Amino acid sequence: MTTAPARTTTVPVPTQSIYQTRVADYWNAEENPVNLELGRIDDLYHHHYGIGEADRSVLEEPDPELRKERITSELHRLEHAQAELLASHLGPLTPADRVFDAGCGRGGGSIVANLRHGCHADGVTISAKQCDFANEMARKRGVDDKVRYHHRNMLDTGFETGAYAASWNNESTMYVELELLFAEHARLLRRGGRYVTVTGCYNDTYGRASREVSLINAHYICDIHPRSEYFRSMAKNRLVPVHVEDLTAATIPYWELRKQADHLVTGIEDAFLDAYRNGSFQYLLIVADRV
Ligand code: SAH
Ligand code: GPP
Ligand code: MG
Repeated sequence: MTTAPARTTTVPVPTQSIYQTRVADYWNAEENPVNLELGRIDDLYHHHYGIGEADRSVLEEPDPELRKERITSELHRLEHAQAELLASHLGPLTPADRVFDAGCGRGGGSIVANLRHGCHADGVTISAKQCDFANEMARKRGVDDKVRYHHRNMLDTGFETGAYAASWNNESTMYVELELLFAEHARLLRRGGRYVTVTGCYNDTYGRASREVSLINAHYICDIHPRSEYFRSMAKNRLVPVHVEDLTAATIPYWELRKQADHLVTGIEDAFLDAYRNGSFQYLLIVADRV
């Protein structure tokens, strides 16, 4: 008896997952005024939220156009304060040092780090459009010899092992598996290097992700991790937390002001405010040493 040869079907191997393609699509299409109008103020484009006391007097401004402008610049000030806080934890860096900005968005964070430390920066984003935009901003500012953006996957950068003095994720951890992410940071960082993240995580002391956290996930196509997973995954990857700060209370004024900004709201404001207030969600800064 003869048997027919086994049929093989060829399944194409995508160069990136369907999920990553969807994430890239989101960021390639993203043009929210809350990001572009704030960034336009000083060409520092941030895709993260703000911290610190808000000057609520901007809401009382009688001139409608000036009121909009003042709210926009107050939100930008708070977002910039967040970037400065992160950059301040990157450690003592020299202009010869190199830093890695994982999930760099339109590039504001790397510029802030360069302005503060004079260091070289490599930013990575999965969005080709963000990458081009960020490189154009660096060129316009005249720092393109030191600050470069790359259209790559932050889990598999291809950058040189041990070449980085510091690295960070500013609100970009929720797009990837933490163990893979921290393995890549641990590979890129030199021994004694510094890792920093500012992130939203769900509070797994009280169980699984709340409805509000799920709404945020659906809005951004992300998957917010539980708090405990950060520390577990860091421990497995030679990253030892040296400073942890709960920024939840510090970010609420930003969201309260943003909710009042009719010209900038995106519709996700209440989900954040409810999640922070009901304790199911936390805005966290984690600073770790690569040992
Ligand atoms: N850190 C930036 C942007 C945060 S927005 C800031 O603070 O302004 C989230 C970013 O993560 C986006 O730029 C998105 O393209 C990026 N991102 C998501 N998944 C990624 C992946 N697998 N590799 C590289 N970048 C990724
Ligand atoms: C980016 O900010 C938002 C994220 C990276 C994902 C979610 C973050 C958490 C802390 C859960 P953005 O500035 O692009 O968002 P928006 O357009 O709402 O201002
Ligand atoms: Mg924003």
